[in-house]
Amino acid sequence: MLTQIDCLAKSRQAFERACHSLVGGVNSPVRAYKAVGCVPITVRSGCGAQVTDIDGYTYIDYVASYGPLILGHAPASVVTAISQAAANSMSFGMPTLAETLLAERVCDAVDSIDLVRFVNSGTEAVMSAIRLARGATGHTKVIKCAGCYHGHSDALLVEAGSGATTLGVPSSAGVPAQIVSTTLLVPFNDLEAVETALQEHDDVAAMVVEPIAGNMGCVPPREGYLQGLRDICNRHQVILIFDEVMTGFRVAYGGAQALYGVEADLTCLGKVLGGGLPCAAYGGREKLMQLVAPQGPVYQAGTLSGNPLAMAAGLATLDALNDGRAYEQLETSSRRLEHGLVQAASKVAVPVQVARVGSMLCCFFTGKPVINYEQATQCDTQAFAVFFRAMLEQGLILPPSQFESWFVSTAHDADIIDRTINAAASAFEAVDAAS
Ligand code: KE4
Repeated sequence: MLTQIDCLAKSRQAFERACHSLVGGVNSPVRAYKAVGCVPITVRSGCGAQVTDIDGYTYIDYVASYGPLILGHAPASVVTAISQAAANSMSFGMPTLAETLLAERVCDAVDSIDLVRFVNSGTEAVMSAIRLARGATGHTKVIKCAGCYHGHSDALLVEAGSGATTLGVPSSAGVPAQIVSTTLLVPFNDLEAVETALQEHDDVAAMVVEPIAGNMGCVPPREGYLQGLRDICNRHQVILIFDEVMTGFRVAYGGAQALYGVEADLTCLGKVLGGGLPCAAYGGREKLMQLVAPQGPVYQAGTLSGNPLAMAAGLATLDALNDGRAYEQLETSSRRLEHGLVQAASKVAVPVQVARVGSMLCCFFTGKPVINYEQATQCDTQAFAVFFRAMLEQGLILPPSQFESWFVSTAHDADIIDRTINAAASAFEAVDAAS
């Protein structure tokens, strides 16, 4: 019997056509479905917790644009805000009040941020924060964790997580050796390795870390890890950069910093901040941020930075989040999903670890808890691929990689969560049968 996946005729045709004009048929590698062995779904529309493809199939969506859509697809308040902004022009290249309003929200939400600079992607935000840290300290080296992904700027494409790991290319071609030599790699959740790196290298400008790793699957910080990083960076006078592009406004209104009570020197934000439009930011204490042009010698610029449509989308999104009720709902629904997945997996002999922080989670296909990249890469990626396809078959779409996090939105109601758990039970059986 032809399965739904086999019948994705229009998606198949669309992808074949795309490959003639777009590299790999996609605008970001993970979307090519290389790790899950099926034709990428070409999406036509989204509404709430669901997306519909060009073949007319509808799916419960846990990709959520890889994090931004915490309110689900096309929330009315955000659509209206964008439409109203667009009617007043798409961009000015001149200051607008909306930029100030959103910057004030960010400063109110994240205690460690006095000043903000908006940019257009997480890559830009982290790249700029690192340049600022180097400008502020006069030092060159940067410490990052293996398996954490901070965008595709040269210095950080060294054993990156997310796409690079999924594609089995731990570091990227085209990154000059000189650049790689300025990046020191340590395992996530390993304080001793950071201490050792700082004893061996005295020219370290910063340590950049995802406070909750989301790009090797979802890997929470171990008890004391973030405070330990804070203390080590204080001792060695190294700038601590929290890359909260994924966790900012996702796990709490104040991000992971609010959740764990540990402040960064510089914070990178994105995804939820723009409500699905291209918007990211970096920010921190005034004494650091004042070094950024035009106030100081660290140059950074952007034609569409602070774009009025992105600002409007961000303001409308944060308006829906700032009273905290959304996070209570997200915690209830995400916990229910987590427990349902654990229970479903336990019914078949499929070794699965479900990891979750707030409304970001994943299923690791392994028998042991995952605390770092080395352990994440020992997962059974073939089992994940079988699970992914079995879920797709049942009308649920997950990020197409073992090394991504799933995202729950406020549109994922109890019925959607229960349907997900039931589908996962069948998908785990498919993994068991395939093993
Ligand atoms: P962008 O340049 O893709 O906007 O952001 C880069 C980035 C920076 N920091 C963190 C913690 C991130 O998760 C990301 C991007 N996340 C991936 C998802 N794992 C984006 C998806 C993709 O590459 O298509």
